[in-house]
Amino acid sequence: MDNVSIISALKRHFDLEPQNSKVLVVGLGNTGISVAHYLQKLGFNFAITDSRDKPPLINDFLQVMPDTPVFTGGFDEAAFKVATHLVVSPGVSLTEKSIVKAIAKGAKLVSDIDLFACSVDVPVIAITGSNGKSTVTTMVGDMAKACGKKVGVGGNLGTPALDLLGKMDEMYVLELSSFQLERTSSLNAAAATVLNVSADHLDRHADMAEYAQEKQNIFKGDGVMVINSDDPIVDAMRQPERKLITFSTSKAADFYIAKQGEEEYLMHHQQCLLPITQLPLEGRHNAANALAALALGAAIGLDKTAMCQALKCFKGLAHRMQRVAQIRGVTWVNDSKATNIGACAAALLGYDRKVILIAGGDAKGADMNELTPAIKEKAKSVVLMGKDADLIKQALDNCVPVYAAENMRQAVLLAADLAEVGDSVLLSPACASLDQYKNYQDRGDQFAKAVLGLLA
Ligand code: UMA
Ligand code: ADP
Repeated sequence: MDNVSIISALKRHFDLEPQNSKVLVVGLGNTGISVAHYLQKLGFNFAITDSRDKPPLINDFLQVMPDTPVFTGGFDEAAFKVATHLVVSPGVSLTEKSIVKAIAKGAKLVSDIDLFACSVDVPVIAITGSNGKSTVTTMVGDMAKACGKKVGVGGNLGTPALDLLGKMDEMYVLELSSFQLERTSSLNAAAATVLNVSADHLDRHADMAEYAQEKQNIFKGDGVMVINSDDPIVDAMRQPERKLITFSTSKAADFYIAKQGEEEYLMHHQQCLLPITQLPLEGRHNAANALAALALGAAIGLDKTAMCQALKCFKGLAHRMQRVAQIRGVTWVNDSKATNIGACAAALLGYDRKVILIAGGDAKGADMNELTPAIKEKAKSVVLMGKDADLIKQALDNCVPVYAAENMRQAVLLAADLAEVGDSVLLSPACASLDQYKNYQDRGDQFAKAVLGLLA
């Protein structure tokens, strides 16, 4: 879209204008920097604030944009006072005092996703859910490429949405988190889905109802709603007047799984699309992800044969059910991205025999009792570490043997002692990593390193 049309959309939706508005960008991380570049290109008057003394990206940023007013080491009250608009990064809570006060005094809240939505006139596919967002976003991106489309893929996945602009893409696929959705009001995706809703981020959202409500924001507008009819919370989000496409792994839907002879197939109505044995990723949850991706692609008219070809070639993402090694008859699997109960339960329930589970970390306010049934059914023993190890131990109430480890190396050594030939050891922590690691990638890398150390 040209700048004149973008500025006119910003004015219409948010009363945001280069000459009259004063924009305060809150958070100098990847989002904040993408917003700064965007605002600069359009000639806006803006400043940035960050509550950390020295946000890690500040030096790089000031080299590129030395004239931008930047306030760090606390949220600058004066900057909030004069701001007409706040663009708040997803990692910053909207309950921050300075933000609440500024909004009460009339400042308008705009997200980077809002700015993006005002800047594109090609189809956007939007994906949220407690688990599977990155997998499905990548699958849909691969499908679009297999159909010959020029596609931009990003959002919570990594590349901030605004950094995707300007490449003449014919469509976009965005992964959106509940934090991004809670502050977005103008997205009207051509097709959108909430893959599933299970407890996550309850340290930031008041309760499950509020968390689900934020996710539901993805359906604003009049695009196609892609509904997981196996998930009661998602199924309740249906809007009967809208175009709906449903998917299910357990019953009839637009996209579903059915047995034809001896084989199970991904199906679209009466048409067999692909035997599920040809999906390279293990687990029923990944079959659900494939159905969701097909439904989203179909919603914007992508070719089904090309989409299935992309699914057959999909390699999966690192740190999600990734096989690290098989050592002395024991298989070691890295599912470090399982940062909540739903992901860990899906990983466990995908096994047809019991595994040794390594779990623990920061539970983010979740009720660990909800993990007990899956552990009881599928874990022969559990090695726990991290800040909330005791919470999990209490929830398990001795239903399986539990061992404590102080760090990843110790956890792996303990699991190696417990494992017998034919066993799998699964790192699927059900918790965030930040209490002990830089991020989930670091946790997964340390796991892989400790496992490969067993070869020495
Ligand atoms: N900050 C403050 N005060 C605060 C909190 C943060 O000033 O109270 C500052 C930090 O000092 C830092 C900046 O805000 O300088 C960071 O902003 P941010 O946390 O919003 O992070 P970004 O770098 O902008 O990355 C965000 C997403 N991060 C979060 O939602 C926490 C990234 O998702 C996303 O890839 C990126 O935007 C581009 O869209 C990451 C994530 O962990 C992967 N997401 C969560 C998840 O997947 O579970 C939701
Ligand atoms: P997200 O981006 O939502 O965090 P990912 O695709 O990165 O999702 O996967 C995160 C974790 O959730 C991994 O442990 C993965 O194995 C698990 N997972 C993926 N898809 C699903 C699903 N549909 N239901 C439950 N768990 C899932």
